[in-house]
Amino acid sequence: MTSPELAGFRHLHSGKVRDLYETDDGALLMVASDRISAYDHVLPTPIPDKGRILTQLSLWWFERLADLVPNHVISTDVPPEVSGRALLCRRLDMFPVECVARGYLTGSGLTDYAETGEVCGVPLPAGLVDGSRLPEPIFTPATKAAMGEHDENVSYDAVVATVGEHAADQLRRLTLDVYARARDLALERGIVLADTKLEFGRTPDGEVLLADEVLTPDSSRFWPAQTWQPGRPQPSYDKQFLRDWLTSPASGWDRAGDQPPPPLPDEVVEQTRARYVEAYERLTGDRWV
Ligand code: Q0Z
Repeated sequence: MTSPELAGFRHLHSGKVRDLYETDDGALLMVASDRISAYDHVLPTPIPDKGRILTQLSLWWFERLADLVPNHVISTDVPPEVSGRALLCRRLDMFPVECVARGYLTGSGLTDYAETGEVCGVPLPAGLVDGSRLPEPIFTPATKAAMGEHDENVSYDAVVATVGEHAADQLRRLTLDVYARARDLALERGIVLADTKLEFGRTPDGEVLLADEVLTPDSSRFWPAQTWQPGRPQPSYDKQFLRDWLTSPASGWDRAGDQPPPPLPDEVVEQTRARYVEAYERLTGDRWV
């Protein structure tokens, strides 16, 4: 992939769906694209407005969490070609820990629980199934993997070994506080926030700030509350149409082979876009543009 040019900014790196730049004065520009991923692939068809919707949702959460934890956002004054889907941020010394809070059991948490009865060293009661609500939310940190690899769940003690006791305690408390606030708000609006992944960094003054993007469908699992039913995989709020089509014979995609995923039909694009709009409107209570 050629480096995405943006006049006045130096490209630093790109994730599957986002691009990161730096400015001459040492700030960062985080740009969310309309790209979408599924089954560990980036699809060849973008979802119109996805980048703006996720950026505006993240910004909305940052405002609603600012009394719990300060954040890295400097401003939304960005070049017109990335208007609405980019944030100028303070460049932080990032903690090398994915700070995950889980209120419900699924994904790698479910896998680890099935094998050990624990997730990240946290013992859980017997009898939990896919989608079960946990007795209380748990901190399940992971180490950041290189692109193409999956994050590895680690124990709280491993976080202590990496960042020290004081910072580990801060990260755990902040993560669980943010999760509890967001879970309550989302549930009032018909969305189960199953889990969320947060990233934190430190300023030169030693202040811990909430960074990256927060509480978007790309960094969290959102489930429709109406159909939540433990004991089976829950439909994804945003990507279920996409996954259903990709795994249907209609897509012609052999996921196990190493074919690239096919272009998406217009109706899958439109249904998927509508889910991002719906999540934004439900959570914020505002109409999307
Ligand atoms: C975020 C990422 C993206 C690819 C580094 N405030 C910060 N200070 C230092 N580093 C970061 C941040 Cl947010 C930072 N990422 C994740 C974002 C594209 C990867 F837009 N990496």
